[in-house]
Amino acid sequence: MIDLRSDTVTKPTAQMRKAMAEAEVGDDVYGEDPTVNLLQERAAEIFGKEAALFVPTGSMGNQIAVKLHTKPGDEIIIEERGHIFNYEMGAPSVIAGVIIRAVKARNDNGMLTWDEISGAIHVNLPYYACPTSLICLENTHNFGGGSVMSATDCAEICQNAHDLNLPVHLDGARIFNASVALNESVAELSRHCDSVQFCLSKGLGAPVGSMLLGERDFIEEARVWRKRLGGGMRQVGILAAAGLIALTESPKRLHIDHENAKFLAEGVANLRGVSIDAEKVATNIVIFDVLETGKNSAEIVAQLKEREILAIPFGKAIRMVTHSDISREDIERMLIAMREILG
Ligand code: TLP
Repeated sequence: MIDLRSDTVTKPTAQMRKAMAEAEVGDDVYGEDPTVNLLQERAAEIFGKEAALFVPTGSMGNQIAVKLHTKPGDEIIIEERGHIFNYEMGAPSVIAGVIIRAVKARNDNGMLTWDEISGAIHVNLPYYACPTSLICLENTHNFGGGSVMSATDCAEICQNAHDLNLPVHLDGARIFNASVALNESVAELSRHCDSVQFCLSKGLGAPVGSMLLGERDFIEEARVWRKRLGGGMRQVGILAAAGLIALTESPKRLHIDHENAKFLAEGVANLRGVSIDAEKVATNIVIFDVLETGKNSAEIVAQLKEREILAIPFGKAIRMVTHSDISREDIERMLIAMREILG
């Protein structure tokens, strides 16, 4: 199988499996797992934040942040295609009791500007208006096609938000991809954000886990919420050991995934009826429109599956994601299959 559905499908490397087998462990609910503690310290150091917390999933990291920055009845602002809004199953309403004001970015890459955000903010309004209490950003923006937000653009939004006493949470599930594409450190890309979540289990290739980062007090509160949500894990150094390798080794190879994604995008751009601007593919996610091919996305994906290739249909488009288990040859095979299917 050539699995292009997501970078979540990667299998741990031999180095990760060895580290997992040999990991020193303790009960992390007591804060006694040395490998988890090391991972948290290392992540905080790399991001230049006071503290970090190992959480089971990106969704839990995001939702704890939303919970801690808001009160029930508040409003949070997020781009219309954002993950927190579309793919976390209404958790902001269920867990934090907030409503979401989704703002459509003018740019089809999903990146909001301060102008667009400020038009949607409710502050200094009469008491009966829902107050905005958080802005959520996403870098890379998944359904914006793996698009990237520069450190300068992020800083501008954060500084304006802070002037209104509004915190900013960054869903940086794939922030290391953004860092490689922009040649800016993850610390720079998230410097002014009040909290950041990033995933070890996407492009970085760990089997499980995400990190939530922020100020020390915020992370101490996050630890309480992680336990409350059932995410207090015990001898979880087994997973943190793989996470440490993901954090320190995997960023070095992400440029390969980006080159493969560009090759994939240029290849599909040449197919009859497919529409994509390959120039805009910046990281490892490729979303292309198949509306003019005479087949819908689900049909094409089903025909790819018959040829042992997996992808995700997404409305009138298909999403393909490159990762450490995908080679250039795999993409060449996929392109041959697409040519057969589209004729
Ligand atoms: N994204 C998954 C699916 O849920 C869509 C994928 O295959 O891309 N933030 C962003 C930007 C994400 O892309 C994801 C997962 C998450 C958060 C959630 O991470 P997990 O799956 O660990 O809860």
